[in-house]
Amino acid sequence: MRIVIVMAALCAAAGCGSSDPGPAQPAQTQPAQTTTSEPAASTRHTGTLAPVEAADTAFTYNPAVAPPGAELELEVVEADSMTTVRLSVDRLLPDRGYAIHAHTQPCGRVGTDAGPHYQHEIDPAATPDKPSVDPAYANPQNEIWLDLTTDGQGSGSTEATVPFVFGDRVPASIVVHEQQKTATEHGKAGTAGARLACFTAPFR
Ligand SMILES: [Cu+2]
Repeated sequence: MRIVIVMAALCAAAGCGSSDPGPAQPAQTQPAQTTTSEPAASTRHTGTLAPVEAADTAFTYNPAVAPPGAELELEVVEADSMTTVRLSVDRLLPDRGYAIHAHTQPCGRVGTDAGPHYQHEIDPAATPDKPSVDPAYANPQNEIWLDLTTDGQGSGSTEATVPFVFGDRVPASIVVHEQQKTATEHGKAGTAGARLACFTAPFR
């Protein structure tokens, strides 16, 4: 099974060279907007799920629901104090929801290797045995949630914009969970069931 990792500057994808970029501008003083213009940093990575024994960066732990050969593409853009994360998938099961998050550790032979969810502000009550389930921390502004629903062909995409950029800590992986949607209620916030698949992807 082949694993392909592609890193491309956003400039290439956006075709920055297609028109005169104009003179360099001083730092923008406008408040943060949801635009992706003039990104500070951008990375893109793709992975193809493979069984654990054959996988390098993209693992399936449940081939019936996260089939080998399924493709994930992750794009991360940090700009204007915001981070936008886009995920697109192909060849998952058709017409199915998947709860998906950024996690702190690279993938490994078992799903738990990816560690807990990446949190911008870490829940002080969380421990390795008891991950954060407090909605004050386990929420889609403090974590990166990429829940999506596939179409009839098993393709889908989603985008999350969070109000921070990465400091010393960055996520290391994307985990696909069994449940179709991430829970938000107190005591369950952020949970989504068993880990179906994991994609090790640097976020910058
Ligand atoms: Cu998760």
